[in-house]
Amino acid sequence: MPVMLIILIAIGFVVAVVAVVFAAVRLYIPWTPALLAMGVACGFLLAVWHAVRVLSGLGGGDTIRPDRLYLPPGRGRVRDFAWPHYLAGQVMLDGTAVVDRTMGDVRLLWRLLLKTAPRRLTRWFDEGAGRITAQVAGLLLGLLVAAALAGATVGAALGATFVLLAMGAVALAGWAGGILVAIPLNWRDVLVRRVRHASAFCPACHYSTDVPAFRCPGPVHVPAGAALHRDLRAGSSGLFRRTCGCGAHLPTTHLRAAAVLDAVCPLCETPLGRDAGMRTSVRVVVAGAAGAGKSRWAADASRDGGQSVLDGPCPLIRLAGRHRHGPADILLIDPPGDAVTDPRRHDEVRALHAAHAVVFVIDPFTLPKIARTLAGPQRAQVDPALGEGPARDGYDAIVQLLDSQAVPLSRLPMAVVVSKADLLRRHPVGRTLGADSAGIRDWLSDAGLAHLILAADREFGPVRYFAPEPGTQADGALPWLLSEFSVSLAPRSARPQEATRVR
Ligand SMILES: Nc1nc2c(ncn2[C@@H]2O[C@H](COP(=O)(O)OP(=O)(O)OP(=O)(O)O)[C@@H](O)[C@H]2O)c(=O)[nH]1
Ligand SMILES: [Mg+2]
Ligand SMILES: [Zn+2]
Ligand SMILES: [Zn+2]
Repeated sequence: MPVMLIILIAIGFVVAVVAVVFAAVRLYIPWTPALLAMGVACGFLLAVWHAVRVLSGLGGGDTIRPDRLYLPPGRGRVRDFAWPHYLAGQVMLDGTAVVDRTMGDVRLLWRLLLKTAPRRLTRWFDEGAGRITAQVAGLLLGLLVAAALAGATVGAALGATFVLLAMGAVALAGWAGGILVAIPLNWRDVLVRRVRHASAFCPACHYSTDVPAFRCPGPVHVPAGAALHRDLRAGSSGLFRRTCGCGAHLPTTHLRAAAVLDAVCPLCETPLGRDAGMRTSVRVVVAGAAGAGKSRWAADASRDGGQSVLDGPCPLIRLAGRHRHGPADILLIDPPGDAVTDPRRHDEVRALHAAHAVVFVIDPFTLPKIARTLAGPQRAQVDPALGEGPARDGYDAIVQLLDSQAVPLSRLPMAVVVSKADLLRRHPVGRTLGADSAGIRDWLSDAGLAHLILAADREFGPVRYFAPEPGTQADGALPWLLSEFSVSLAPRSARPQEATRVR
């Protein structure tokens, strides 16, 4: 607003000067008003002419360029290598250019007049005081030109103001309309992601994100990293499509970009495949004390999907699933119990920050109350499979780790799995182990885990209990967890590939 005020004051000032000059000159020359009016008209046209030149690109004004706007990731704000929409930047430069050029011309004319007129007058005076008529005529002529120029100044100011107001109105209308269109477009992304329970997970660096980066298919990008577009929302670079700094057109919104562009991990640039971030994804962490039987459970749960070879510090098993809106990726994350309990090894298990559900595996033979009942040959049977740590420690460790990675525990469903049920059911102490969730819960409570059960009820989302026979997938823990996300395991025939282990 202060700019408008200054313009108005300037116009007022010029009008006052013009009025005085006008009054003085009018006494002598009757057609001053016409000259003044002509000046105003010319000034106005001058501004309009400059506007036409600048807007048509002939004016050669300053241009916003994507390489000047590009901010690579690293420190602070990140901005993609893309042309901003005309109304999102260039319009301001053009407005300034119109004002600068118009006022520059007016200034030039005044300078000419003020420089030459006094010189002429001095010369006349020098040529003889007697030629008074010539002096008066010169003075009047100067005043006359000044009147015309004053008119032109007012006209130019009016014209520039008119052009600015018109451009401002168009820009405002464009922004208002653009925001009204962009909001639903961008909300559609959020909504689709939420309905599908979609997100992307990088198999290389284990980073999970809602929105991956997309690689522009254009051939040349300078600087090199500029080919990655990290924010394809409808916005100031375009509502329905944007122009990359390389000239290629890209679709806006995550939903449309994911269908046609190659998605990559925003951190390590590993390719994530089509539909990354828009495909249903459920990541299940298999937690428990060391040796509790986690890997065995994961192998059984993915048995129908194939491979069972473990590798990497934190093995991942990918399974194909189905959601009512399309295919689903299921990932079993199987961290070693030691890495979860040892803070120095937490880097190995950073995949856990991406957890959506937890399977907590309990080795019943590590419970002191159960261990005490084992003796002689029974003990010998169990020993080779005995877990290394107390279940409670395993539970505390996983809760602390997930908490420290800002995982919203209270939203995570948890399946508590009693492992080694084949051995357990052979012992008298295991005969009372119920078959359903409530029965298993009661048995665990009697076996000394009442506190853990209460903590799980308090800290996690829905909790259910399972005691599967190893070697079968019939325990139902995984199907139940998946059903919490409206996902089911894909029938074997529908699986594009067998379960694969990824690092
Ligand atoms: N009989 C029997 N043995 C089991 C069962 N589950 C696990 N085991 C044995 O228990 C031992 C540990 O099992 P794993 O699945 O490797 O345990 P883990 O929890 O993955 O162990 P870490 O990854 O080291 O934390 C192995 O010797 C398994 O064969 C089971 O249901 N029945
Ligand atoms: Mg393991
Ligand atoms: Zn990555
Ligand atoms: Zn490009």
